[in-house]
Amino acid sequence: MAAAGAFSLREVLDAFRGCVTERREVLLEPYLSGWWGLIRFLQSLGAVFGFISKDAVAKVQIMERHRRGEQGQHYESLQSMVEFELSRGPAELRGRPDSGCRTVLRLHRALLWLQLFLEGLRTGHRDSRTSTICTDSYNASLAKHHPWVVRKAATLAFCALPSRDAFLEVMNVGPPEQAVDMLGEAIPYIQSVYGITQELFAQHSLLDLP
Ligand code: 1PW
Repeated sequence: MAAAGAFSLREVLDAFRGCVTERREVLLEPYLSGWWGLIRFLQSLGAVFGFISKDAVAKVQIMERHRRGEQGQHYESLQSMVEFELSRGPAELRGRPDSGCRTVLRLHRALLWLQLFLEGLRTGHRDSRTSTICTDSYNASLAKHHPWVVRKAATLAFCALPSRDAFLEVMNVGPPEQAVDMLGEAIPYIQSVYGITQELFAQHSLLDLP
């Protein structure tokens, strides 16, 4: 068990597990709490991850503002949010830089990165380089949505990542083998949240919101 106050990736994964309801709705409260955990994790990786966590914080805060706002009742799940924001018209939605849909889309794309990264960590060898796993997963997901300068800065930050075993240790779930088992159990929940969101956004042509 992790010491009180210490980061444990398990909390993050538990939050994502709690996101999907029986009706395959994605609840925003656990989704955002998963993100807060992830942000704490990114912050624990050191200052070089500062600009990455900063953007994630900004995005999660936009979503918290929606949830606390007058229309907060519509921000219970991704499905109710999409329905509500689309009801104001697609043009209005596309023109809003702080809409829930475009903000979640950014987090959603980043979630694919996380998923691929954790999968690479899980299946990697003891001496695999975490920075390589991280770069490969980033290039296969989020990188294609980023301008050159962000890609460059992100790839530089990855060089600062510790070795695989040290990284599994920072996750605070016990010895490396136990961390690997935990990942095997938890990754499918992230995949499920990702898959449902992807389907929802594709269905409403929201995957390219500016
Ligand atoms: C170690 C495993 C990493 C998984 C954590 C994922 C963190 C996601 C944050 C990535 C942020 C990179 C720098 C910010 C770039 C923004 O320009 C970009 N944001 C995202 C989340 O891709 C686009 O946001 P914008 O400018 O359209 O508001």
